[in-house]
Amino acid sequence: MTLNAVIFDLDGVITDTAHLHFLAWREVAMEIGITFDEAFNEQLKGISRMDSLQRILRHGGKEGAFDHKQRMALAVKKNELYVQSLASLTQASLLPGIRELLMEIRRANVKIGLASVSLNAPRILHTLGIHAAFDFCADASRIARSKPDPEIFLAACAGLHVRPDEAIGIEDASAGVEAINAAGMLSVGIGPGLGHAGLQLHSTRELTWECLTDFWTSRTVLKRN
Ligand code: B16
Ligand code: MG
Repeated sequence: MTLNAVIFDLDGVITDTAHLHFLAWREVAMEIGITFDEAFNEQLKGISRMDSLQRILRHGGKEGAFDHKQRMALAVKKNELYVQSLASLTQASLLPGIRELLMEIRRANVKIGLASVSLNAPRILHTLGIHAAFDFCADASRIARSKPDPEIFLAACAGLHVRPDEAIGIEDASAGVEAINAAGMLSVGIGPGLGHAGLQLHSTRELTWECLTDFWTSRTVLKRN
């Protein structure tokens, strides 16, 4: 079977915006008397804005204290703070090896997709100067179910006109790896705690085209035998 597409998550794989999400949520949470640390923030990786808010409210024991309108206002506030902080991003904010990897995938004539649940993803790709490298970006505003549901990865495959079993997905979040596996794609996990990924790497420095093609070949040979 030929590898026809590589589909990337954004936050934690292409650039590290997790800390900016954390700072924005922490400020909003503090205003409503909830505190949380970076360890708790790990649980928000790959989780949509409204679902993240739900988890923060539950963490602070205030799930029932805010109605829909108030939750929307908190989410808007968080996004304003987050978008302001994106001004610190430059083309140098790409994680190590990603620019080279995108060029090598393109050279190999394999399609490139994005499966980020961030509504800010298009803006971030433009800021990083890599928007043109993507053949298709799944539209997060059209996704009904957050990762670990496979919906966003399936939408990316459909937009790229490839079958899930012809594609590799790359994620840094546990829920994201679950979503790739549930979509029927091969998964690569970046970082700790991702033992459920088909291939687990320490950092994007190890994420080379050679490493992806070796992984693809070994897994497809295994399937045949
Ligand atoms: P926004 P990914 C996710 O990005 C982040 O990991 C998660 O922390 C964030 O809540 C989510 O995007 C939504 O982002 O508020 O910008 O729409 O990992 O799917 O690229
Ligand atoms: Mg991520």
